Amino acid sequence: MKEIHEWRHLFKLDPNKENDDTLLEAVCMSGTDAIMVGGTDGVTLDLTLDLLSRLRRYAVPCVLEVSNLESITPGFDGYFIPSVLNSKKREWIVGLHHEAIGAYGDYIPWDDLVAEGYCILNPECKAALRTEAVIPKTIEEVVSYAQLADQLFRLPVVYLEYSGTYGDPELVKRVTEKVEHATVFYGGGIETAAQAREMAARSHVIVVGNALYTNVKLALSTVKAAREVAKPV
Ligand code: 1GP
Repeated sequence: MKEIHEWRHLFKLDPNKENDDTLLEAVCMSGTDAIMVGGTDGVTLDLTLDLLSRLRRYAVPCVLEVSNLESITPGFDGYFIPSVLNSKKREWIVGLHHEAIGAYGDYIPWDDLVAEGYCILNPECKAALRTEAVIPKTIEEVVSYAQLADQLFRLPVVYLEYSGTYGDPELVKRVTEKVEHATVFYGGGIETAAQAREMAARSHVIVVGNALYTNVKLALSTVKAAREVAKPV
């Protein structure tokens, strides 16, 4: 697997959605840097294992974005652990993490873990509702979350999450300009090559999820598009 800071594009597959073999083949052969498995609702161990075993027919790296403790399983190339920095609830920032370490501490493969500092920016998305996210009102507030993640906590990933809606390119640009160490992920509403180019020019990694389930052909075009534009420093 490439280092995260070398990535440009990810597809996110939801185990709780219809992932037929044609879709999986297309996604796995698309040239994306990795497949991220994750979702907000209905992610179970059975669904996660089923998807993992079918993805493993292909050489593409697969990582799990952990959304609950029940569906964690060995076999992924990495484990992404979100901390929702703008959640009102302690459990989504450090609480569940603390609990998991208490329960599984000795068995955790620490070197395979990647912490993500999430800032949720779409008030309507499921993750925002679930975590009771307090949506920043200004770009400056988002930049402060990003610096908190990047400079203070030294988290390897800053994740700007607009899940389900296309975000503000200016905001993404301003955040990436201010981040010095972390890799900036942008996710939300990317459906076309033009949108992929716009966000890939303003973030380090773009994440494409929902479009796979609505227009797979257009979604696949985002892989090449992300590599057509210069990566911000
Ligand atoms: C969701 O950031 C990802 O967690 C991608 O968002 O599903 O809107 O593409 P979309």
